[in-house]
Amino acid sequence: MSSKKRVLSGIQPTADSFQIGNYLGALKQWVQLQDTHDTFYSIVDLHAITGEHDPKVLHQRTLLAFAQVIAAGVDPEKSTLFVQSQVPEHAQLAWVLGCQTGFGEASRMTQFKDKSKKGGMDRTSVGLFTYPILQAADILLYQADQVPVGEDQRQHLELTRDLAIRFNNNFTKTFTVPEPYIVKESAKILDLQDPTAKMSKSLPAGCVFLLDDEQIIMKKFKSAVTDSDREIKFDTELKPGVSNLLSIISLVSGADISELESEFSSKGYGDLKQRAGELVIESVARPFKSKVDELMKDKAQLNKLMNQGAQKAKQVAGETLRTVYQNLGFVS
Ligand code: ATP
Ligand code: LTN
Repeated sequence: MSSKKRVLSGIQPTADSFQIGNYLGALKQWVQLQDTHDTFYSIVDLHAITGEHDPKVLHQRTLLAFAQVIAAGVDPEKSTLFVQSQVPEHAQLAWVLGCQTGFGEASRMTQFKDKSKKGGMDRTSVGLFTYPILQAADILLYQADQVPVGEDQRQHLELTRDLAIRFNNNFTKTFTVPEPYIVKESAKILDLQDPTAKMSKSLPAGCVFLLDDEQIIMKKFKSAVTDSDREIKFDTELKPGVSNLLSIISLVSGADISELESEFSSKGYGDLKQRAGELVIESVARPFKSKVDELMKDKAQLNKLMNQGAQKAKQVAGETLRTVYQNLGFVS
């Protein structure tokens, strides 16, 4: 057994392209962690059917998501990269954990409250309600020590910890209690049109999709909302738009925010937007897109990698589920 700490994370195949927030807030960490941790990464397609969906689109997006994770730098030889629905243990453990979750406890999840409010109760599926329980199953099946996610996932991680502790107390100690791994500076990339909101694929106008045409990416940066002041200074309260651009530049280039503040002290907002756009295009989007195109050309190879990942994942997930069933008293 490896002595490295175990990491698990997941990303949904719910768009035609990942956005720069996914990349800086999640994928970049995934890549870095591969050298120091025993890493498991999943394309969580079961999570992607809580609302209406088109099967053809989901199929294509799942392949694209798998290719994009590799294009971002996740190496399927170093990490276990797999598609969630190919490992049935996820759905099996989710049922068990659902029976350990209070109705009130699940009702308090803010993501569910926000999303169900938007759709109305009759159009909200039970799957959306139990979504965080499936997420807990994803994590606990692999006995993960750490879970790299954005700030928005903190509450789901708390629920996962509570469920692990509860199961361990009610039955036999079975699960590792995981810790969230949230990198502060990249935890929340903001919408370019509304820098008080998180950048999200559901708000496409202010969202930078990595597979978009370069002209579109540049246009989005050039029309980023800033403020009526002229000073380029990092101040998330008073200058959220400018600070967001500085964060993006800093995260992509590796330069300190203070270095950037002095570099831009005699420059204008237009220069800042131009730099952010150029950097994202040249250092991230362009190489990313060309790698994705290359991977998508060879579907047989992509399928082979998916099967390999699912086999590796099943070994660990199967072992945990067997222990869970035994500890629950199921007859084997
Ligand atoms: P979106 O808001 O675009 O729909 P999501 O959070 O609903 O994305 P995923 O696509 O599964 O769902 O997100 C994958 C990862 O990217 C998660 O760890 C999430 O926290 C992170 N992430 C998404 N948007 C941002 C952002 N704006 N800043 C930082 N991290 C983000
Ligand atoms: N809910 C997460 C996606 C997700 C996940 C996971 C993240 C599903 N299962 C397990 C970490 C670990 C999201 O919306 N970003």
